[in-house]
Amino acid sequence: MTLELELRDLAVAIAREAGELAKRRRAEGVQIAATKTTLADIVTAADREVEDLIRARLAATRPNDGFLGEESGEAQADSDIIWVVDPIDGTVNYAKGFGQYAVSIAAVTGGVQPDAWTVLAAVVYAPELDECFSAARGHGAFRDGTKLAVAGDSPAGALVATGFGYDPATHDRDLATLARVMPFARDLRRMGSAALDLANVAAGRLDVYYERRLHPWDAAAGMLLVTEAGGEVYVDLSEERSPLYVAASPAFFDQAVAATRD
Ligand code: LIP
Repeated sequence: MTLELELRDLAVAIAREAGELAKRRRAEGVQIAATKTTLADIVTAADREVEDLIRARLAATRPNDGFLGEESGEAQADSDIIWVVDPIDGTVNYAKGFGQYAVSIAAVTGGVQPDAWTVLAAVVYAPELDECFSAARGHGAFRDGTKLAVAGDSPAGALVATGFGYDPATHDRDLATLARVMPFARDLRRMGSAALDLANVAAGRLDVYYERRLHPWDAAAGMLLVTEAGGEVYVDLSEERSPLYVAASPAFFDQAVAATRD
């Protein structure tokens, strides 16, 4: 078994256990533990508990690997592998009772930023939707047992997903970007989880996903899903506080990048 497949299978097993914990905690009642950049940017007790579980399972199995988690930060690696983890991507959906949230785990080498990393393995698991997206570099992307492929051409236009920042001061720019995208879109979806939006591009459900101000843990796993399913990804890190991530089928990639850069 290749290293990529070994890392993928480990990530899937841990993500499934972590997702079931998140689902149980949600059924018991969600507690907001803190806010981050704004009042809208929340973290729940479950975010922290789920990340602790993921970190513990990874440390038990691969103690020399590094770790970067949304809630607990970075631990240096003695190996070449770093795990980039969002324990509950779509936290506001999770807190509000929507099912669009997922555990996102990626194994990368080279660094923890998209201009440095090579993603070797990925899993995005949505426990409420009972959908587990996974990929090992060079071995394709899957939703459970189904091999994934991005969408083909769409004469009706692109089904586009995006997100808006927690800071209202960023909304004017985001709306101006959306105005440049809509001319080639058939419709828009705003589902609240970058990891699942990327997974849905890989699954051919979405033609385009773009968003500014994502963190590495939001996107690392989903980006491998997209490329292993035949899609393309673009990241512009030139604005440190407002990086741009774009993922699309080949049919819409060039238009999506041209319309979203500004
Ligand atoms: C979320 C992303 C989403 C974005 C939200 C937030 P979180 O991640 O998945 O796409 O629009 O602002 O960043 O905070 O739920 O892990």
